[in-house]
Amino acid sequence: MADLVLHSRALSLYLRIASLVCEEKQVDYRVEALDEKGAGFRAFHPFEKMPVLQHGDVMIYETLAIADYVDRAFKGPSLSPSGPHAHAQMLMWISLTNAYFFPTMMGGIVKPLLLAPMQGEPVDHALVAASVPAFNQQVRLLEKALTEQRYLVGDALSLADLFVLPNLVYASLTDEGQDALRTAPKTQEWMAGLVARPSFAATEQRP
Ligand SMILES: N[C@@H](CCC(=O)N[C@@H](CS)C(=O)NCC(=O)O)C(=O)O
Repeated sequence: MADLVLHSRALSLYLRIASLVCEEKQVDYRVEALDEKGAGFRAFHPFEKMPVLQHGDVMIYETLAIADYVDRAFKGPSLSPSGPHAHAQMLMWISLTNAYFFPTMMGGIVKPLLLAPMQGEPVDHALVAASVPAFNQQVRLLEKALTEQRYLVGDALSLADLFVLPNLVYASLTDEGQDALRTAPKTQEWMAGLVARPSFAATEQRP
């Protein structure tokens, strides 16, 4: 049995990111369901977020820290460029994901349009309308970067791509996502390349 465990609800965007990192790193891992009602949940993460990584005695929360740990602790292809400029660019994309892309793409587009109806809740059209300009701006930013290079940081896959990808893939399942991507051919090409990798199929989440 794998000694690397990701504790999380099965349907979680950040779990998908951490799982993509493990897959790309070719690390054996397993996902263990969180007992969200249990007292243990609070002990894992002070703000009750998931995933939380457990590796022997090591417990790590926050997906950037988890991703960095997996990348450094195990052999396998490096997912972080070593040069200071490229490394900073990778962190910039991850920071943009956490601060802007996730709140807009998941919070403002995917959650109201796809997740709320699945839970029998009405679509918050005002929230979607308010999120579309920021979403379009984010796609334009990605398109600009991907017009200049194959991946978000140069010519090699990095953690930056793995943080952004699931946000955009889920957003692309909406009409708003399709509209934004229509004018972003390089971003579509980048997405298609990443979605075709075995890591993407191996981490598929089904509602
Ligand atoms: N800053 C956290 C964010 C993780 C996060 O927001 N996870 C979501 C699932 S995708 C979560 O725990 N949601 C539960 C909640 O907010 O109650 C990280 O980087 O790991």
